[in-house]
Amino acid sequence: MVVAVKADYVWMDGQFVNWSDAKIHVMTRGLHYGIGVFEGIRAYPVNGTVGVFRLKDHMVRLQHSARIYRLRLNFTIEELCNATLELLRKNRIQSSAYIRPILYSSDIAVNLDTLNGSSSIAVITFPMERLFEKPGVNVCVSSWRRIGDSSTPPLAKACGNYINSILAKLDGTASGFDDAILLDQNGMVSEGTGENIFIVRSGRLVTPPLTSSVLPGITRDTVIVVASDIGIPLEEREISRTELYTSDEVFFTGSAAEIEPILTIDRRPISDGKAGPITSKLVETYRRIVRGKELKYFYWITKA
Ligand code: PY5
Repeated sequence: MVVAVKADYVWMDGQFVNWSDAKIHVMTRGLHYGIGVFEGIRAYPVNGTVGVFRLKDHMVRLQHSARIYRLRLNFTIEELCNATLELLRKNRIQSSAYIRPILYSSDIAVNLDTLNGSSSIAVITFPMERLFEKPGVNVCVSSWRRIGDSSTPPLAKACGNYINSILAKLDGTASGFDDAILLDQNGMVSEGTGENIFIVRSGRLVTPPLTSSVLPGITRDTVIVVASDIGIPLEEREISRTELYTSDEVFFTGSAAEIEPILTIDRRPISDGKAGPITSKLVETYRRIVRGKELKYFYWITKA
C-alpha cells in the first residue's frame, strides 16, 4: 500500500497542530518499548458530508487497550469522538479517510516504570481509499505464530504487537504474497497481520473465537451482526489450517482492509480462485452500510 499520508492538522493532547509540527522526541518511551495503544477507523462520504463508521466503538476499544497497559487516558470517549469530528472538519476531509488515534507513554525515560508515568494522545486523519487495490488477495500461512494472552495480549491493540504482524507480513511479501495468516500458539487459525478472518463452508460462516488470539475486530463484529440479520448462519469456533484449504470462501475483515476476498492460500486456489457469493454479498452490503445507504445501520455512523 502506498498512501500519501498527509493532512493540514493533527490533534495532539487537546490542540490542533500543523502536520509538519506534529513531532515527538526520539527518546520518547513509547518508541523504544512499543508501549502505546492505537485505533484504525474509517470515514466515508455520507449524503454529501463525511461520516465516521462506529467511532464510539473504536474509542471504547482504545479505552480497553489502555486499561490493559494501565496507560492513562486524559480524555473521555466523548471528548475523543468530538476531537476526531472536529479534526475531519478542519482538514476539510470530503472523501474516504483513515483515522488513527494513538495513546503512548510519553516520558523521556529509559526505565520501564510506566505506572506513574505520563501519556499523550494524538488523532491523525488523512484521505485513504482501498487498502488492497485488487479484487482479492493471495496470502500464505506464516511460520511465525500469533502472540498470545500469556505474553503480549492480542486483545489489546498495542503498538508493540505489530512487530509480530510485521514478521508475518515480511514472510508473505518477501515470497510474493499480499499478506499472511497467522496460527495461534496451538496451531489453530488466528488472524491476518492486521485483519480478522472468516471462512465459508456449506453456506455457513465460521470465524475463530477471541480465545484464538484475535483482536476483537469492529469489522468482525459488523459481519457477525449483519450475517445474523440476513440469515447467514455463523459459528465462532477454532479453525484448523487444513480447513482453510478446503473452504468454499475465505475473507479478511478490518477497518483498513474492509472486507477483502482471499483468492489463494499458500498458492492453493480457494474454490475457483474468485470471490464467492457470500463474500461478494457481504462486500456489497458493507460498502452500502458504511456509506449510510442502509438505514437500519445508520446508527453506526457519526457525521462530521
Ligand atoms: N486484527 C488485527 C491484528 C488488526 O490490526 C486489525 C485492525 C483487525 C484485526 C481488524 O480490526 P477492526 O475490524 O476493528 O479494524 N488493523 C488496523 C486497521 O485499521 C490496521 C493495522 C495495521 O484495520
